[in-house]
Amino acid sequence: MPAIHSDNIRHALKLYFIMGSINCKANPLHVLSEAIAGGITIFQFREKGPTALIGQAKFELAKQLQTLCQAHRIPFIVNDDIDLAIAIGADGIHVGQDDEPVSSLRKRLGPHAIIGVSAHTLEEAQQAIQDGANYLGVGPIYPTKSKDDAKESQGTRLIEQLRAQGILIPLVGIGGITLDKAACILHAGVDGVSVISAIAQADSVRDVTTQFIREIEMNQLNV
Ligand code: 3NM
Repeated sequence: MPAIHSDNIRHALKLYFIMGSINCKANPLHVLSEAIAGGITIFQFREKGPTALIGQAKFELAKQLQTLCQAHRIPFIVNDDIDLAIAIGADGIHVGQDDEPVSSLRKRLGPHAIIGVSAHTLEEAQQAIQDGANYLGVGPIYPTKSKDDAKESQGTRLIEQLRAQGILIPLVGIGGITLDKAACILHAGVDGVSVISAIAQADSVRDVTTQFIREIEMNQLNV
């Protein structure tokens, strides 16, 4: 049974932890289990970068991380790799602008899969919504070292623009988000924040995750 129906995605986006093996200082399974203990609400497996696992090793890590998420009813999203998402029965997929279009992903994954799209402009956001995305990742809000081909950071401008136009789709901010920056992103109108390094590289993954949750709960407007 999926951890979540795509209609209920808004609440799950509250603290969206994204990670692959290259992002972790410690064993990825340990990092994820600490993040779950700290309170993350959704997880994305993003195995990318020069030393990323491929083939069977990638599949096995995905399966192990998914099993951990399933035990805690945390939705498990796969970045980009549709074949992997189907093979393991992931709850959904997250894609960028250069990946397979949402309409084709929807056909392959079915009506209840969560499909997230990265949007950097109003036009990209409108297109993704029209194509049937369940949520948008908007970024990079701040400069990031976790994505080689990240666009120029743009602050909360696009989030504000989308909400000012009355666009209600669930939104999550991404890019360079640290504990001290979460509040202002939430006030711009997102439903949650996506974080790689501020959690994956923390000395205490559990403590920083708990602090993120506290900060989000104090500043969340879209509840
Ligand atoms: N996507 P960190 S920025 C995966 O702008 C990703 O679409 C982005 O990592 C986008 O929290 C980004 O370490 C990296 O900055 C986020």
